[in-house]
Amino acid sequence: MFFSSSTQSAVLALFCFFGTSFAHTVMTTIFVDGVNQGDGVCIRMNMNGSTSNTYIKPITSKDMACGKQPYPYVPTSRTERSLYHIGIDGEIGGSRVCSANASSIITFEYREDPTKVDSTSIHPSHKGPAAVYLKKVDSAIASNNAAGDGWFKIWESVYDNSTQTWGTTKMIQNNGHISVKIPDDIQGGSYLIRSELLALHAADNNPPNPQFFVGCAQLYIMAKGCAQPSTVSIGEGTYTLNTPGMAYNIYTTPLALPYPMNGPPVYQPGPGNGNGSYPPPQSEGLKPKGCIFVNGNWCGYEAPSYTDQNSCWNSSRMCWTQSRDCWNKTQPSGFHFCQAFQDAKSVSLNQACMNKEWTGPPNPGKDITPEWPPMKGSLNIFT
Ligand SMILES: *[C@@H]1O[C@H](CO)[C@@H](O)[C@H](O)[C@H]1NC(C)=O
Ligand SMILES: *[C@@H]1O[C@H](CO)[C@@H](O)[C@H](O)[C@H]1NC(C)=O
Ligand SMILES: *[C@@H]1O[C@H](CO)[C@@H](O)[C@H](O)[C@H]1NC(C)=O
Ligand SMILES: *[C@@H]1O[C@H](CO)[C@@H](O)[C@H](O)[C@H]1NC(C)=O
Ligand SMILES: *[C@@H]1O[C@H](CO)[C@@H](O)[C@H](O)[C@H]1NC(C)=O
Ligand SMILES: *[C@@H]1O[C@H](CO)[C@@H](O)[C@H](O)[C@H]1NC(C)=O
Ligand SMILES: [Cu+2]
Repeated sequence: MFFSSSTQSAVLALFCFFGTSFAHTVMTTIFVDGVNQGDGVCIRMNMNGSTSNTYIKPITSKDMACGKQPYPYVPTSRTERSLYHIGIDGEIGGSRVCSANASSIITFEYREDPTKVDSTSIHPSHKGPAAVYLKKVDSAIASNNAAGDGWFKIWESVYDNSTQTWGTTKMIQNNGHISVKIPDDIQGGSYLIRSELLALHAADNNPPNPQFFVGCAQLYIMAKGCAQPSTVSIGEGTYTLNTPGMAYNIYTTPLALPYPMNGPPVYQPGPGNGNGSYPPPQSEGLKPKGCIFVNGNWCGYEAPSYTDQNSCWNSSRMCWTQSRDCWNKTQPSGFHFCQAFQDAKSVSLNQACMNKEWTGPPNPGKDITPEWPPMKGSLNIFT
């Protein structure tokens, strides 16, 4: 919600009427050392297109770890599927894992509208702190490994009194991007990385309405450290409205400083980059062989080759099945890419069979993943 507490109930009424689609923000994309990994790739995102950008509710829930839990509901039509997706959420592993090194810079992109690459990041009213955590896991693609112990904080941006700027505002000023450095003394292997924004614009309400936005990505980190950062649990009951800072009033002057930041202190890496050994090469979550269209954690494959009328139509049918699978499984940031895949493959193959071009497919195996744009904003690590 956009406005200060005095207009809150009016604003609520407005959103109930229009829906909440683009009211808030969601982490859609990560960059590793400035390289765009692709919208939704390696990311656990709330699959419900109409709620993926809403805040965690209630803050006492398990969703505080990596976002919304899966829905028991199964959509029944394509329209419904595009609105109410099923599949990857906070506790459900996605199929892709992004590679990074100790001391790599990981950049998170936040969007109000997950479907638009040029979306604004978050409404300027949503002032508050931001933080990033890591958790070492046995497998980054496994499910049910987000909530619970194991989290350590590697970065935070709370409130900068010299410029009177909150962390979320600095993110807006950096085109919706937050960058952090992977500590270079940690152990190598599989990790979840979790970014967290806390919007305090309605925290002074009665009852308080602190709005957390969290997004998790799956990483495999090449590191040879031995450090064992102390960890905290994030999950059911970790946060309540009585947690310091949850009912903070950002409208008072002067502000009550320092802001009582939630979570543990930021982990400070030791000297050197460790005396341990590197983990085995990454084996899970790599781009699958034969994948010609990466869309979030979903992959499109080439149509079976065909040589006559029957096999042409068979191949075309299998393409349509893939398109439907894309709609079913990609995150909200990838809906429009499913359309692109459908146009490039299903529609064009259908056309070829209609034109009696019984041999194909054309350009077999060509990678048709749309090009991911370079990062807007800087890789600078603000705090
Ligand atoms: C998606 O969110 C909308 C709006 O809150 C809700 O009505 C719908 O039930 C949700 N879909 C699922 C599958 O939970
Ligand atoms: C990690 O470091 C190695 C060796 O310097 C390099 O070849 C590789 O590209 C790096 N990987 C990433 C994801 O940055
Ligand atoms: C914050 O900045 C204001 C204005 O410069 C100053 O008066 C105040 O003492 C500062 N507060 C803290 C806690 O540093
Ligand atoms: C690595 O080993 C050297 C020599 O034993 C030691 O001086 C250094 O502190 C160790 N570094 C780390 C990060 O453990
Ligand atoms: C369609 O193609 C697939 C993949 O080549 C093959 O497994 C299947 O048997 C074919 N079906 C028909 C009806 O030809
Ligand atoms: C997509 O989801 C619907 C509803 O769950 C299901 O009936 C359909 O078989 C799925 N399509 C594919 C291609 O997986
Ligand atoms: Cu909001």
